[in-house]
Amino acid sequence: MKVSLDKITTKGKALYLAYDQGIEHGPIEFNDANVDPKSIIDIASKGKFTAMIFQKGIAEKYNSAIQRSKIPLIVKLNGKTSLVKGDPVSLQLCTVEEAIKLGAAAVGYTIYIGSEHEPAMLQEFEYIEREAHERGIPVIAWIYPKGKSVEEKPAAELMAYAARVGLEIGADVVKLKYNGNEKDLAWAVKSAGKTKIVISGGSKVDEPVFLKEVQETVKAKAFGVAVGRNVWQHKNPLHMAKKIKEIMFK
Ligand code: FBP
Repeated sequence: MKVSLDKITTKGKALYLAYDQGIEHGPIEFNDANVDPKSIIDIASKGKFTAMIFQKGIAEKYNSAIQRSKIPLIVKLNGKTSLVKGDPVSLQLCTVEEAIKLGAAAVGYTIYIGSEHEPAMLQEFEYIEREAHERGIPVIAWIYPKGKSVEEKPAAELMAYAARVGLEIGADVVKLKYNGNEKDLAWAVKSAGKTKIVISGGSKVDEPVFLKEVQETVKAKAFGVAVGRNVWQHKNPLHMAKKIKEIMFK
């Protein structure tokens, strides 16, 4: 079923502020300025992000601030900690129904392709995708190749494969890790067909390095950026948001 991305898009582009690192990596990612989820809602609102991404706990406990901000909410439906070793698996922690009750404009789900647990995540995604589309909301798939069997494979091949998997399984948007090569990204965008591609920000790097990636995203005709640490770990997150928007929207 075709659903609209309009609610989580501005001028045909996506700029999402991701803040699910608290479960994925732990508070090691935070400092006094960004440990409070309210500071992130404030950045999303003042920085005019096209959506913000939270797990259900934050979406629930900070719901009135989220509603007041008027920034669309994307609820991440699965997650895992970094404490378990071995091939990664991330299973469902929140239902589509719960996300909609929290006011979600879209839902997100991570699939680790190449992991020995890939089938479980693909199957769970299938149920989520069906329900979300029946309820008229888009699904964003974080598709990250990870696990012993893909360690040796070329990053470019894996990035295009992740993009194509997103199209095949009915994702509306796929969130990819960018390998740093614009031509490879352009091929991944083509491989995704009508499914849109956003790149994830990754660990904090120097401002010009990250802004160059954003520029390459635009040139490769990707849909946008779902960034976390490179914005809210910056000493001036709103300055960073402004710079990203200048590249994406002008
Ligand atoms: P960042 O921009 O901070 O990298 O956030 C993007 C993201 O996909 C988050 O949604 C998620 O928590 C994190 O990266 C996962 O990163 P990793 O796969 O390195 O654990």
